[in-house]
Amino acid sequence: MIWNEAKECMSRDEIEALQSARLVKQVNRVYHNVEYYRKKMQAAGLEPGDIKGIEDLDKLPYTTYQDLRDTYPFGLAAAPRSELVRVHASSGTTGKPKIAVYTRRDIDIWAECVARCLSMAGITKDDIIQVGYGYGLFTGGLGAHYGAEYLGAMVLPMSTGNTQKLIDMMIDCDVTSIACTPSYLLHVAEDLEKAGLIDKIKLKSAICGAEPWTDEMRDQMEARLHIKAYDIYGLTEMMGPGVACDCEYHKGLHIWEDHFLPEIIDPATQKQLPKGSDGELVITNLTKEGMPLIRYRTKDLTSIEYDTCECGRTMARIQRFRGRSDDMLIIRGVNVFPSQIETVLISNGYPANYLIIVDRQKNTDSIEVQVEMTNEMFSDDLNTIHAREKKLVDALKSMLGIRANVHLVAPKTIERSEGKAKRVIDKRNLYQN
Ligand code: DLL
Repeated sequence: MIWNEAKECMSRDEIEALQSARLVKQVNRVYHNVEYYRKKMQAAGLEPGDIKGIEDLDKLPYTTYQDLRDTYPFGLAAAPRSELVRVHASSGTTGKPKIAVYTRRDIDIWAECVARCLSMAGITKDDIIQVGYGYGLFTGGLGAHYGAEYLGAMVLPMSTGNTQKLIDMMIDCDVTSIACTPSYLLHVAEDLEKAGLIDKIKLKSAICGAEPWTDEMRDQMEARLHIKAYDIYGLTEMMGPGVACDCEYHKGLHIWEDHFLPEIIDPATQKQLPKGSDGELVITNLTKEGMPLIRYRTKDLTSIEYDTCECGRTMARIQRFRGRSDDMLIIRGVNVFPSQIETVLISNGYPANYLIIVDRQKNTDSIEVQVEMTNEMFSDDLNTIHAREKKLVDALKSMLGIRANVHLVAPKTIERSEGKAKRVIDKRNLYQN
C-alpha cells in the first residue's frame, strides 16, 4: 500500500532537485547556527555558497561519532534551546551516550516517516498495534508510537520486559500488528506456541528492526505466527526508527530520500563510491532542525539500489546490511561496544585480558565476559570469586543497561594474540553475506 504517493513515488529528477534545495538550506543552517560545523567547514576551506546541490556533497567534511563526543551533549544543536522539545540517546563507545535533540517539527517529520513505514507493512488506522520496543531514551518505543498514532492506528505502548502481559493483551485486544526487535518476536512466538495460543491471536504483521536479522528469521516468524514481517531501520543520530523500511517485495529498505540523503563510501579511503557500490552508509539530514548531521558515518555496511521498485516507490533501497565497520554489537536490541566493557573492567582493577562471548539461544541473546584475574587478586575461595563476579555484573549492568554474565578466570588463561587481540566471539551470524 502506498500511503503518500506524491512523496513516495517522486521521479528521480524531482527527488534530486528537492535534495539539492534542502541540502543547500541545511548547510547554511549548520554553518550559521553551529559553531562546531562552521569551524569544520572553514578548516576545509568551505563557505556555504560552495555547496550548490547534491553534486557538491563530497566536498563537505564527514561527521563521526567522535564529533558527537567532542560536542556532548548539545554542542551540535542547530536550534535555540527554547525550540528543542525532546532528547533521545543511545550507547557510545565508553560511558557517554550519543545524543539527539529534536524540535517539534522534527518530531512531526519523524512520526510521518514512521507512518510511511508502517503503511508499507499494510497497517492502517483500523489496526491495533503493540509497540514492544523500549520506551525512554531509546528511540524505538516513542518513535514507533508516534508514527502509529500519526497513521491513526490504535497503539498499545507495551515497552519491553513483560512478555506475559504482552501476550495476554495481544489476545484480549485483538492486536493486529506488533513493532519490536526480531529476536524478541521469535521469543514471543515461542511462548505463544508453548501455551498453545497461536490460534487465538489476530496478528497480521510485524515491523522489526533495531538489530540485524536474516531472511531465515523472517521465514520463521512468518510461518510460526502466520504474519508478514517487515524490516525497519534507523539510528538515534539521524532520528530513530523510520529512516528506511522494506515493502512487500523485500528487495531492500526504502530510505526516505526527501529527508535523508544517503551515499556509500569506502570506509578505508573515505572516498565516495559510485552508485551501486558496497561500502559504509553515510547519511545527511536534509530537514532536521534540532541537531542535523551532515554526512554522518553510520558504520553500517551495505549498498544502495536506485531503480524503481516493483511496488512503485522510487525511493532508493538500502540492501541487506553486511556488517559494521566498527566493533559495535547489538545485544537484545541494545548497542554495546567492547570498549565500554573494557572501561568497566579497568576501572575495577582488572587487566585488559578479557573475552566477550555473544550467543543466541531460544531467540534470546546472552553475553558472557570472561575476565582474567591478576596474580594479586587470584583466589580459590569460591565465595570471594562470586562476590567479585557479582560486583562486575552490577557495574556492567549500569554501564550497558543489560545484564552480562561474568566469569573470572585464573591469570594467563585467556589466549594472547600476536596481532590484533580477538576480544569478541559472536556465535549468532546475523549478517548475511
Ligand atoms: O536501533 C533505532 C531503531 C529502533 C531502529 C527501532 C529500528 C527499530 P540505535 O540504538 O541508535 O537506533 O542503533 C542504530 O542499529 O546503526 C544499525 O547498526 C542497527 N540497526 C537498526 N535497525 C536495523 C535493521 C535504533 N533493521 C544501529 N537492520 C544502526 C540491521 C539495524 N541493523
